[in-house]
Amino acid sequence: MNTSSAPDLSAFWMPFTANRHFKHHPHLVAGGQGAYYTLQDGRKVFDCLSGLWCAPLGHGRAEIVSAVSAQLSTLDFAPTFQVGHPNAFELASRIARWAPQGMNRVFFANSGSEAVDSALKIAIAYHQARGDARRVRIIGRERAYHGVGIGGISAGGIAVNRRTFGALAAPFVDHLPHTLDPQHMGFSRGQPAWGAHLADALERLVALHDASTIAAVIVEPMQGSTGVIVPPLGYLERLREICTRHGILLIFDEVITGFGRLGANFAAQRLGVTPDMIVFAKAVTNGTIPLGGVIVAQGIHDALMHGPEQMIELFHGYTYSGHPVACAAGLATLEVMEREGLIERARLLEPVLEQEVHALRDAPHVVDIRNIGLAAAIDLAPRADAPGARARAAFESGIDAGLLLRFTGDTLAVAPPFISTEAQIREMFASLREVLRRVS
Ligand code: PXG
Repeated sequence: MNTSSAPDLSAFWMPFTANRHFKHHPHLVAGGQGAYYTLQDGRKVFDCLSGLWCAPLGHGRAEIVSAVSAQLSTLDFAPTFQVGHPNAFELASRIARWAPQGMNRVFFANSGSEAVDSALKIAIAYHQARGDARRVRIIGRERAYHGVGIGGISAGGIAVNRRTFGALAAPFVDHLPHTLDPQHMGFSRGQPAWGAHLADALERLVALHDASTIAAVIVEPMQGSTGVIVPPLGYLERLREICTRHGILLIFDEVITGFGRLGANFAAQRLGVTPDMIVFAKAVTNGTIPLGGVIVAQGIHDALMHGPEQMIELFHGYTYSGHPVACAAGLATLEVMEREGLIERARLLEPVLEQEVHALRDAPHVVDIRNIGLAAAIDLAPRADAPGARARAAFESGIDAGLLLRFTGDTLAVAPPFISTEAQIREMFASLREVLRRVS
């Protein structure tokens, strides 16, 4: 790092980061253009995870820059409580056009975590509005990441995110088993053939708690941050069928999969299963301005539109729900995606990524590989007595090899920008093979 221009690192308490380690070994990103970041020491690194899964168009897109800048000088902020502004309505309509048929009402939040909490509240409010006030239980899944709000950590299934905060977690939750089983689906390409029956665990939870107490099931159609766990063929269909049969709402958390990551607008369309709500964030603005939200089936929305017309129907919302600048960024992002056919491009790049990632099967330390859409994970064998150390070493070595990698535990995840070229993707994996050879 160029220490002469280094800022004081002590005040910023970094999120989900080993702060002391970082501050002894800092990496600062100074700029981003296309599929590359430039580090403060001038080195260029390929952005293997599209930021944190959020920048499929790459960095520095002129159309987004000018839309945001124009919006800031026209209307930098306006409330959406009791007044509105055109952008929020336009973006909601556009998102509804991208969504599965009948999912055409959009509630805005600012992040995935807020969007998850919003969806859970809407689910409970929906049942209450229909006179079903006992339906308050939420079913999540092991290894799920639904952000860090109280609702999200309750429904989520990542133990370390929950352990410290058990006292705050919602009391009425339960969890489905996760679907990763390397014995039956090792090195799977796309959806594994084995595992649809794991959805039957929902029937057992229904038997245990009684359907009359369950408001919603929330799942990531593909579990992203825990390491690209792809749903087995038939699994989501079965969850859908069980939910419908018992009057339970099905929520897809598409914060990672939404807006093209699986080569379709939403995972719901790619995988052919329509939920009752879709949670989104991240790519909707290409990561430029925070924005999240929930796409709601019209029937759920309409069930809440009752009582005197002058009464607020849902006591929920954020100062920045539908922020004009975030909406401008969202409109520009979706416009570019449509005009340039970038989701189609992600789909065309999928076989390249699949072939390249699975070619790492014989690389040192590799114990499993999974992929779908423009996303893949590579599990490394942990070092004895030092879990996570090998992936961290790969991360460090990756920077020297021109890659900004993402690791969690001993899993490396890659999800390159949709604007990547085939050559860039092949180069990323050639460098990664070199990195795996170098780490001990
Ligand atoms: N739901 C899902 C499925 C997510 O992946 C959230 C909700 C929360 O979103 P916010 O905007 O509140 O962070 C997420 C976030 C990673 C990584 O490296 C993944 C996320 C965040 C940071 C890193 O996999 N997912």
